[in-house]
Amino acid sequence: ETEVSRRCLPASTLAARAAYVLRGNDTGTVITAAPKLYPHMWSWDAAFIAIGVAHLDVRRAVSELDTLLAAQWHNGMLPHIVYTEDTDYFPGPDRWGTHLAEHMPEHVRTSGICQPPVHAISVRRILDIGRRAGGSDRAAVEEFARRAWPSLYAWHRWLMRFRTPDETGLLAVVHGWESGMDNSPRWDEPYAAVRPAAELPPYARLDLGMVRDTAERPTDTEYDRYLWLIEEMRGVRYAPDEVVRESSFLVGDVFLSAIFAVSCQVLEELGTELGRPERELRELAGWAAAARAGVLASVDPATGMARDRDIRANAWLSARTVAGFAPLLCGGAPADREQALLDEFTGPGWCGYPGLIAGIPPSVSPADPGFLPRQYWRGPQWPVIGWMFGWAFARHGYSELAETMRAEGLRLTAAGEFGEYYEPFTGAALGSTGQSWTAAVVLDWLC
Ligand code: 9YW
Repeated sequence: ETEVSRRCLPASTLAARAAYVLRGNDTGTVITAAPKLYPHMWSWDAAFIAIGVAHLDVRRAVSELDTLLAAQWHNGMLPHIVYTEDTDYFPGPDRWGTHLAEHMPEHVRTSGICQPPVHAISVRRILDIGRRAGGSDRAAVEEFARRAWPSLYAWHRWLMRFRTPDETGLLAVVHGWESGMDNSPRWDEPYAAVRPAAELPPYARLDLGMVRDTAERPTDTEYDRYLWLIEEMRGVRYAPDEVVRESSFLVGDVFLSAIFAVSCQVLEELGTELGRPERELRELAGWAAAARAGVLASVDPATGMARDRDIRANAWLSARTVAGFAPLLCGGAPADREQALLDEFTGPGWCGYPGLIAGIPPSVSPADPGFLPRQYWRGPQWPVIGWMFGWAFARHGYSELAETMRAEGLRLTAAGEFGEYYEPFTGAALGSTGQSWTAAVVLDWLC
């Protein structure tokens, strides 16, 4: 397995394969997150997928994001899954029961929660790619940016209005799935307090039949808790204020908050370019500042890492995960603290840990006792996370580090299976192969 997976394809072959994966996962209307394991559209996946696809076909990238935006709830929320007709996935729309929700749009079926707001970053990147392409692509992408802006603004306003429940400035998640890092140790403590108060309706996990090794997926106990939270939200018909009031899981998420802060800035810059009303631009700047302040205030003075906040338990969480580097995504830390965090990021606890195949950050530090090299968000490297940090480094002027993320990301993915995540010491592709967002970030690195 290791032997084969460490083949290193020439760049042109790798790019051709990435394109082939994205085309293969395209149902015609949606590019699914993965061929079998994830046969639907996921919100933050779609944002990354569109960036990769833009290098192949700008209009296809635009229509992918249009599909996502068409599923936006009337109150502004962008749902975490937009379902296709495929029924081989659990939980599907019936389990969510989102047809009960007041703000659910007609003619689409979605889940009832959200995912990190990376979409403004995606629109910005696609606009730049489309402009470079010129001609009618340029016109199409500029028209799209004008069309998408108000939807993205409404999405950010929803997050600000409903997901800043306390005075920390952090944006809160009501389910680990909303963070995008489903079973990260970040959520172990808050999940331990989630106790099904009634019998869960019976269910069968379809994900376990889709991977070679079920140990690479979350456990059944974890899944019971995930599903109990759905029961709670369904019980209040996804009314966003009630969800936040009632959910037994409510956590200020530093990684999502940092993404929100920098996305608000990106959206503000784009809005300035598009001549949007001054009031909306000022709001975005204010939201960015508040979320960034929340991230910086969460920093543990002892480690320099940002911490999530368990709002229900009124306590900081100190799991040692890649999310602790959130201040590097949103910027704004004092120079000495930022340098210390960069040193930690590149140092022997993280990207420079001895023996790593590639120097992008593992989801949990290999130096941590809880590190599990093959278990989902508990250790493996996720190429898309490397892309996020590379993008942020480029934005904040750390061009050498940005280039390192690109080179190391390509080293990790060079065998061309486009794994969902990777074993950090062997480079074995884990979870699904042919994962769309992996193919997409590889294309973006190569183009
Ligand atoms: C699941 C699609 C999604 C990602 C998440 C990742 C995983 C789905 O896959 O969640 O079944 O657990 O954790 O970030 O959007 O790629």
